[in-house]
Amino acid sequence: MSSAETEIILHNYPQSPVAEKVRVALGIKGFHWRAVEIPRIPPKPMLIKLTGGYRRTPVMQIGADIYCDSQHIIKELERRHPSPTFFPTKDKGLIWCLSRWTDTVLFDLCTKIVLGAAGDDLPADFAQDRGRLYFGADWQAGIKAAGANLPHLVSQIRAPLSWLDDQLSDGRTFLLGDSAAAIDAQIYFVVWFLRGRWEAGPALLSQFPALLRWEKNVKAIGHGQISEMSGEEAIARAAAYTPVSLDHSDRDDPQGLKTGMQVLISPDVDGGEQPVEGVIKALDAQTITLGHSHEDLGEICVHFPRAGYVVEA
Ligand SMILES: N[C@@H](CCC(=O)N[C@@H](CS)C(=O)NCC(=O)O)C(=O)O
Repeated sequence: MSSAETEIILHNYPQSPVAEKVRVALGIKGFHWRAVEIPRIPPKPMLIKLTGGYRRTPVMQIGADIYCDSQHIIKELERRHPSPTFFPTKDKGLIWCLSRWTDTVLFDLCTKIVLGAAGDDLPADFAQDRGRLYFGADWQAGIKAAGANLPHLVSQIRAPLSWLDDQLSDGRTFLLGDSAAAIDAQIYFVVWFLRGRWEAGPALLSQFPALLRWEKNVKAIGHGQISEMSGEEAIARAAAYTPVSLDHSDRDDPQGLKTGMQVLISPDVDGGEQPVEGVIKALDAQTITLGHSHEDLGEICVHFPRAGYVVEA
């Protein structure tokens, strides 16, 4: 395979906390990777062309394979490049379970704090887009309620921050010991978000000295080596290659899903998002792959995690 065929391309923008999680993960692996800067708010025509409709950040592309969601991105990076591992202890399963909580409960709390505290200071187009994405149809009331409820929300994030401080208080470099693990990136991104985007974030974090030391250690990992790529080049890349061939089915799928079925996939939250339509190429308990064709791209595969996504036949 040519190096262009296997090169890691991350569609992201600098302010995205979930992209920061993946940038740190790429730093842990020490990769050289390509960054495509996508718009912070829709329209995102080039990204949508590649994903078939998924608009969230980040998205990873390798040739004609498109990986949606940081969960699947981290899993695929480990599959393709097992060393250095994201799982330096024997706790891989628990790390995935814990990461589901950081992606949902912890990240939701942070978005409520950041958007609730900013309230009327948010730019109107950004407030409307992220309000609908994170607070549902009645998003204006949701942002107001978060602002009014800020002390309670802060109490809910402060408890986990104190647990993390306990975990790190024996002087270890990373959460699981001397080696950085997926869970460092999977937790770091919320700390990065609180520090950078909420006025009172630095003061709250300063209550936790061991956490602050760890935060510096994770920051020092860096993001690997980045070189930029244009959206047009990424699209040409997808068109030039064929997706990795996957064709596994799952006899025990609880919904009776099988390869060859036409389905719609969307995040399992009320974010008002456009579903992705395609034909199932492969599926198992953790992932689902859709084949998708586009006149500018030819055949591509779009990969999603199962946890956190609704699949409708
Ligand atoms: N579960 C997704 C969540 C992704 C997510 O919500 N990302 C935020 C940015 S940090 C987003 O997409 N915001 C709207 C946007 O970028 O258009 C993942 O882990 O990748």
